[in-house]
Formats: sequence, C-alpha cells, structure tokens
Amino acid sequence: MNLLLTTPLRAVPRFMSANDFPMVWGPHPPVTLAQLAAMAGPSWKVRILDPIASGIDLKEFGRWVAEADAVGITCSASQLALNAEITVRLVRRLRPGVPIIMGGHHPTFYPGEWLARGASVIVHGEGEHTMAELLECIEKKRSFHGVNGISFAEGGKIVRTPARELVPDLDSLPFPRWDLMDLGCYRQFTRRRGLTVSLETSRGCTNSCSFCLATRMWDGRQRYRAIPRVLDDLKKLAAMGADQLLFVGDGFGNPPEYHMELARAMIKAGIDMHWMSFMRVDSIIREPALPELLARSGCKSVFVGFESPSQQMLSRWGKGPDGGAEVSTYPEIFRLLDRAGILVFGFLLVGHPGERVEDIPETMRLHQQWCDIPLVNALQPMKGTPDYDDYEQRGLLAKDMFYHDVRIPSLKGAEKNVPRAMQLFMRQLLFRLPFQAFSGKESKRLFVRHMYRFLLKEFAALTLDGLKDYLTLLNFKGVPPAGLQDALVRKHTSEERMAALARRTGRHPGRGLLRGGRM
Ligand code: B12
Ligand code: SF4
Repeated sequence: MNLLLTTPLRAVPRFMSANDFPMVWGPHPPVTLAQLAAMAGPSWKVRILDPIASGIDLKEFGRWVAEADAVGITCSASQLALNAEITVRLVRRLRPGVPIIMGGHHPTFYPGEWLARGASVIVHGEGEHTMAELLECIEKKRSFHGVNGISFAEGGKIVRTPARELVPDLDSLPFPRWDLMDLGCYRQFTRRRGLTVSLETSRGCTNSCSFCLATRMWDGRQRYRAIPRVLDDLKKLAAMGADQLLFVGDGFGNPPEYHMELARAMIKAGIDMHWMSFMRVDSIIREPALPELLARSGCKSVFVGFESPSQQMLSRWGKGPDGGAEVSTYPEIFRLLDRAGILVFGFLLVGHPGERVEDIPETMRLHQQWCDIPLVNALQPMKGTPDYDDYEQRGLLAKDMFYHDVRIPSLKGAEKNVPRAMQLFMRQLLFRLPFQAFSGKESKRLFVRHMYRFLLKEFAALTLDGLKDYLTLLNFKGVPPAGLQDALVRKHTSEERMAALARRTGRHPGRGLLRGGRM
C-alpha cells in the first residue's frame, strides 16, 4: 500500500508577499509529515513531498499520486488554503476515487468546506493515532465510523465522530521519519554546511490570546517531551548530519525552568546546533538568565509575539499569562535577548477595529524599538478563535476567512490600515534593512544577507502571472476585500487553470480512468 503525504503545492506563487515570507528564515522541513509517516503500519510504503519549500516537478507529483492508495494533505493556515484547495482538486481530478485525508489547524475548523472541495476525511486536532487507524480502515476496506476525531461525508450528510483524547505522553510518539524526506533543500539562515531539521519539544500553550488557535487546537494545555528524550532525538539528528534546527511549538520558553534545563543538557552533551524557536513574551521576564543560556546552547534567533505597542490592545486580546502581558516589559525583553546575540523577530498585528490609519507609522516606529526584524501581520480572525466569533457576530468580517492573503484586509473599517502598514514594511525592507547586512550582531548580519539572497532569487523567478497577482493585491482600483479575494480564488481554481495543471502532470485524467483508476 502506498501513502503520499504532502504539503500544498505552491501553485499560487506570490512575489514579495508575507505569505511566502517565512521561507526567508527557513525553509525548515515540516515535522508534521515526518511524524505522521512514523505512525503508518508496516504494510504502508510512505512518500513525503514538501512542494512549499522544494518546488516540484508536476510530472513527478502526478506519478506519485497515480501510485498512491491514500493521499494525506496538511494545511496549517488560511494563507495556504488556496494552494491546498488546488492540490485537493488536482488529486481528485487525477484519481477520482483515491482517499484524501486532510489535517492541520485549518481543516480542523473547516471540515465541511474541505469535504465539499474533494477531501474524503478530515482529521480534527491531533493526528498521529487517528491517521494510523484511518490507514488501517483503508487497507482493510472498513468504514471510518469507529475512528474518533474525524469528519467524513455519508449519504449527503457530514458524520462527525467523537473527539479523540490527546496523547497523554508525547514521548510515546516515535522518532519522525526524516529518512523519507529530501532534507537537502532546507537551509536555515545561519547557512551552516549540515542539514536543517525541526524538532518538537512541547505541544500547545497555556495562554489564551483571543486571536490564536493554539488554545482550541490543543485544549489549553502544554504537553512536554522529557528532556532525556529530546536529547536522544537531538543526538539522532546530529548523527544524520543536522546542525541547524527549528524548535516548533508555540509555547516555547514556557516554563523557563524546563528550557533552562534543556539548554544546560544540550551544552553538557556537546550538541552543536544553530537553532531558532518561538518565544513567549512572559518567559524572559520570569527568568532573565534564559537568553544567555539559550544562546550558549546554540540559539541564534527567536520569534516573539509582541503584537502591539498599545497596552489597551494587549489587554483586549488577553495577551500573555492570565492576559497580563505588559508593553512596559518589551524593551527589557529585547535588551536581554540582544545582549545574548539572539536575533529577535517581532510579530506585530495591524488592521484591528479602532486602529487609526494615521497611527500606523508611530505603531511601527515603537515596535521597531524592541526587535531586530519586524514581522507585520494583518489581524486575521481565524475560525476557532474567540476573535473570529466576536467579529462574526458583530458583522465586522470583511471577507470569508477560509482563505487569507496578508495583503487583503480582514476587518471592516481597517481597509486602509493593512495596505499602509505593508507599504511601510516594504519601505523598511528595501531601505533600512540593507544597512544591517554590515551589523555588528552576527545573527542579524547573517539573516539580512540570507534574506536579500532569497529575495533576489524570488525576483529572478518572478512570472508574469505572479506579477499580475501582486499588482491586483496592491488594489489600485479600491476593490472591497471580499471582491479582491474572490477574484484571486476564481482565477486560480478555474476549470481552465485546473485542466492546465492536470495536463502538466502528463496524466490526462480521462485516460487513467479507462485503465481502472490507476494511471
Ligand atoms: C513551525 C510553525 C511554522 C513554521 C513552519 C516550518 C515547517 N516547515 O514546518 C514557519 C515559521 C515557516 C511557519 C509559518 C507560518 N505559520 Co506557522 N506555525 C508553526 C507552529 C508553531 C508549529 C507547527 C508544527 O510543526 N507543529 C507540530 C506538528 C506535529 O503539529 P501540527 O502541524 O499541528 O500537526 C498535527 C495535527 O495538526 C495533525 N495534522 C496536521 N496535518 C495533518 C495531515 C494529515 C494527513 C493528518 C492525518 C493529520 C494532520 O496531526 C499532526 C500530529 O498531531 C504552529 C503552531 C503549532 N503549535 O502547531 C504555527 C501555525 C501553524 N502557524 C500559523 C501561521 C499563521 C503561520 C504563517 C501564516 C505566519 C505568517 N503570517 O507568515 C506562516 C504560514 C504561511 C506559509 N506560507 O507557510 C498559525 C496558523 C493559524 C491558521 N490556521 O491560520 C499557527 C497555528 C500558529 C498559531 N498559533 O496561530 N509556521
Ligand atoms: S502566547 Fe502565543 S501561542 Fe500562546 S495563546 Fe498567545 S499567541 Fe498563542
């Protein structure tokens, strides 16, 4: 039996948009697929593709789909939904009968929408054991009724089975199947010679910021791997030739004691990795010695969710433990990380109701003071979050949130704010950051050089179609957000586009079907 696991095709490339921007500091291999692959039973031969990072020859994609007995697609964010939809539609076109399993943060909260677009079954939340059981059902031709934590369509209705308990002990999960991935196409910005990988030390977050999905997805809990297990995995990764790493897990840093112990253990074991991670705003204030120790264990950069220089907004979002994050602590957080030589990426949320467009330059100026590299996100109410429910109830959503592009405003009343913030962000990128290529801070210097190399490569790969999309998103005609998004979705999912993609796989769907579904 053949299982194909894949991230969405990068069918809608976007030049110079924050949608592809995460590629700048990575790309990092998705532990999600390597972890799921480790759960497949012995009768399954698993193949993993990551077109988001590696790009892909559509002929090869078509060949793998043709050979698959099941296809698993992950979709973590609304930013990826359009690409994921094109992937589902393409697989369906090539293999009308193949089971398509979808999972991740996005399908978890949009089961009906994904089933309508061609998925066979949606995995809600944690996926390891659910997927193992689904594969067994597919292999033994059993119905999905006995599998907890899924949705599927039957007799024109959606069946949702009882929720699945979270795995009590993350250490019970096997070592991810990195051997199935081509790790050669990943490289962290520190650009060492070895391989780049990802590792999960914990899952979930105990905070409950109103715009974040972590709370609903992982039940407001944070589960940890035991430090000896993490160390064991790190040694295996090092033996594979890895020397660059992303610690995934959005609650990283909490509690500081665990992370101090982890750093000490890494130093003692002589683990030589350059690594980056997320970092909760409260961790460093609770343990000011953390940055220094993390840096000694190889930490080169962290993503910190500062989100706003407005205390009122932080309180409104319930940011931090018990909603108590304080803007007054931000300069100190940055000072401690900076002193340790750690590059600080600072998330900033713009485009919320009540924000005045004329305040945005000042917001961005303040935000710059506590990070090396500002990462500007348009507030994006994600289905499953309290913010989404609130804005939906108040009729404030400017478009369907199933899809998202960072350049399209999500909220009514903020139509001008997002373009203004993006304009200022681009200005920083083009005129301020180049000088940092000579910064005395090594991590900053390396990142900025890496980033411009990436941008030049993106520029060289620019297509006329990508440029047209980019110009559409600049929205010179002042089209409302919903219209802008619809135009983009309609264009990329049109019959003509889908047929052209199918042709490029070299496997015309009609011909394959005549041969009994296998092409
Ligand atoms: C690491 C990470 C990244 C890395 C990804 C590197 C990589 N290649 O993996 C980087 C930094 C690049 C990144 C980027 C972005 N990210 Co991110 N990221 C994460 C993070 C912290 C961890 C993901 C992870 O690996 N988890 C560990 C694995 C094991 O868990 P998992 O992926 O959820 O998979 C489990 C289940 O979901 C399920 N499952 C998932 N897929 C599938 C598929 C099948 C077939 C099955 C059966 C099950 C299944 O089973 C898995 C095992 O239990 C998550 C938050 C989180 N804690 O998960 C945010 C998160 C996914 N990211 C988020 C966002 C918003 C983004 C960005 C849009 C940010 C931005 N504005 O640019 C971009 C995405 C755009 C893009 N073009 O890629 C949001 C998504 C919210 C949403 N639904 O819209 C999240 C949830 C953070 C948050 N709390 O809000 N991200
Ligand atoms: S601290 Fe970060 S991961 Fe935790 S709920 Fe808030 S935004 Fe989400």
